[in-house]
Amino acid sequence: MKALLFISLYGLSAFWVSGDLNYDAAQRAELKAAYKLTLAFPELNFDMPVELTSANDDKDLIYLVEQKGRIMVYPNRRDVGEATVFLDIVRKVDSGGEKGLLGLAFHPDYKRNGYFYLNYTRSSPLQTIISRFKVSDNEPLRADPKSEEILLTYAQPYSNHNGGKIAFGKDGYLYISAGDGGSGGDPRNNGQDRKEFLGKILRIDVNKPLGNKKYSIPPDNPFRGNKAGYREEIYAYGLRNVWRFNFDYETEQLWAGDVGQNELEEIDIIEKGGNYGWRIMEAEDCFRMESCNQDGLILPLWSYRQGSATGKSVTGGYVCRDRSLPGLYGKYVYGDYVSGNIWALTYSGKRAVKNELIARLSDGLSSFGEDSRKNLYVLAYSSGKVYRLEPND
Ligand SMILES: [Ca+2]
Ligand SMILES: [Ca+2]
Repeated sequence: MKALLFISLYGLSAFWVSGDLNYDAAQRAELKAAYKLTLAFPELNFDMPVELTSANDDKDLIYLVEQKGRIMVYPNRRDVGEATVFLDIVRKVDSGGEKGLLGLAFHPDYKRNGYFYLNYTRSSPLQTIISRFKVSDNEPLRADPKSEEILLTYAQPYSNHNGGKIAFGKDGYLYISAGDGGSGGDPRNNGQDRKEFLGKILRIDVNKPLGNKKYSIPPDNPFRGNKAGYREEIYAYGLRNVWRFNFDYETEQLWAGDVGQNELEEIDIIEKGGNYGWRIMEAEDCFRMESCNQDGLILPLWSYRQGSATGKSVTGGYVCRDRSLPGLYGKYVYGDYVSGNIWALTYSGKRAVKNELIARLSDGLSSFGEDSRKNLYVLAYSSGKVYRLEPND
């Protein structure tokens, strides 16, 4: 018998999983997890949290993004009793399924300029908006809702696969994940079409507006100045739906989880100008046998086959730099939205050495987060809770 288990945030709107719930419960009980998940802020509850970050200033505050279009802020203390609204753009945002306010990044010089950047979807027509907002002049815990400057928009042909992550690199440039636009199987071949923003990681310089644009193209972007009509904003391509990527600030490597179609979930280290294969390939498998030319494609650092024990939608995480977790330090901690599995991947150079299942979250692993001290957090989408990992001894 099949049971409808989940309405997927990242896959198609719903899917069926073989096996019954009892089997799944038994599997969960069997796991002698090396780590347990403990509530990071027991008094706080959020509405569909999708991102947790800090502002690169000397205030130890946490900013938490709710998918419908709110950013909450609170002091980084376990006993904190209340979070307040930093920004509310619920009325601007088209949310639900994979749409919504999906990403937040503070300017590296936020302390001085008060700028932060959002990645969200808007309707009529459905599109992704990359915009800048500013904190209020006289209220440091409140953004100015009227301060929006739109930097970049691109149409979303389908409601799913909107990417969502946005982050600054150490190079000071803003990196943006644009999913392949949606449906299934990338019907328009956006991943391989360098004339499109979709199916890419983009990189722009927000500090140097140029001409009629509120940003410029970094001098070493791979397709800058090309004559083929390729988008100069492209940093890497051939990506299906990188829901979450993050930088390891110690190595400056960009780690991404690229959500798969029906077979494989993958982890990539993203390199400038790299072609990560979609829709020619789904991770290491040929997706289209009739045209599976693998020349020049970068295969994943790691992948796992979809299944009830593994999962169906990778949630990219962080190379752990959390000093309270010495056993995980330097490993790539990531998970799966559907199964709730959390793994730690040990790697050497660009080769995976070991992949350990370390914990399991039962209520929708939407994202990992990091505070200003690089402490690692786990966000539970359906319960609205924020967790930390703790050794289970
Ligand atoms: Ca879409
Ligand atoms: Ca790939």
